[in-house]
Amino acid sequence: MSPPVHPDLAALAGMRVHGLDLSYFTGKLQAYLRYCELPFDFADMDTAGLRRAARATGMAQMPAIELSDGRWMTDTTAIIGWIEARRAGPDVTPRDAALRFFSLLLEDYADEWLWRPALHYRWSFQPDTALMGRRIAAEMLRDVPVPLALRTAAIIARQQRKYVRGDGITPATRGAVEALYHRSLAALEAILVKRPFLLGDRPSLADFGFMGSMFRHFSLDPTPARIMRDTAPAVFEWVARMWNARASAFADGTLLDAVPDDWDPFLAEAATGYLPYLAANAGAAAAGQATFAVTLQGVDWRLPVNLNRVQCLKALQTAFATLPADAAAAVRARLEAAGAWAPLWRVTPPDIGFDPEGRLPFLTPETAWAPALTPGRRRQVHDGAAR
Ligand SMILES: N[C@@H](CCC(=O)N[C@@H](CS)C(=O)NCC(=O)O)C(=O)O
Repeated sequence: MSPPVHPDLAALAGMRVHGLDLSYFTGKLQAYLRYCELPFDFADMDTAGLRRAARATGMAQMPAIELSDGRWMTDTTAIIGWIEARRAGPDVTPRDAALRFFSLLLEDYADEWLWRPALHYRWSFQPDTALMGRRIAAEMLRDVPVPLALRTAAIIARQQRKYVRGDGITPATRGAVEALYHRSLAALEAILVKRPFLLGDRPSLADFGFMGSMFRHFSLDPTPARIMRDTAPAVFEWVARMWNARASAFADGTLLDAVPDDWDPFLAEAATGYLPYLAANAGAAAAGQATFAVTLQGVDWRLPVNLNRVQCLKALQTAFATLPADAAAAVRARLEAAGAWAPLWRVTPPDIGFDPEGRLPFLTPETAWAPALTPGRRRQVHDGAAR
């Protein structure tokens, strides 16, 4: 007998995913929808498509899902969370509350903390920059009426300004950015030589989180792809396994019932890198700064305040605060052992007025920000959220 289908999921029939075949978060969402066997049309975004999605959702970012009833969905974490709360198994989100917390932490960590190395390899290395600059110019910028060479030069300049120089990458920090990629591959490889997915013999939330960077950037952009093939072939194989995974083939697949020891390297990275960064970022946002200085893992950074990641810290704190007491005790003990407890609570994130009614993933320009926000602050929130 097939499991009951939640009536809300009927709204997804005929959905259209707007994104690009080379985009980090689009690849994460496509892998998840394919796994869930939820059919969708795919629309390659051009600049008009991005503006249309922004007019519908209030967020100039990809991917965005257009539903046949006229509603739109945005933000991969929120979209996955909404679908997970309604679809019948096999569960991607672990049922055990403590494991669910750590899965969310890893998804968030992978989404956000591997973004900088992913963008660095794409926009700091000549073969990658030439290839991807030309692809974006020919695909996303296809509706911009200037010669391809000019579009290519413009997109390369924009990405390097925003995601390399503008994201703290300098001759002094680039070694740390590249070392994070190498450590991530080593930690994933150590897991994937032992079992097919991060939490057992079927995909779970953490796998989809790591698909963002590992699929569309690291396994496909020439420079990091070569490093992956040479040093982490099991990760390379896992990327394809994830793309080909279908829930119906995993009806008997099991997930581990506790956080495995081989996730420790990621908890250590969260403890010494990602969570101290989130805390410093939230503190700087509260103080109204545009940039902040922070020392992470012995490296001095000057970074832009990212308001989207103020929300990430808030979401992690909320996820902990809503755990049942026994799970909370277990999670706290594990975070303390990893050194991740103190940075998680170092700063109370300021209210940035984003999604005040908790409507994600169904945002609109009217609901995305608190009405009281000034236009300047809205723009700042938008830039931080949309990157
Ligand atoms: N948290 C969002 C992030 C989406 C996001 O940042 N997408 C990138 C492309 S992969 C984007 O649209 N960037 C816009 C830009 O570069 O201006 C999600 O999970 O969907």
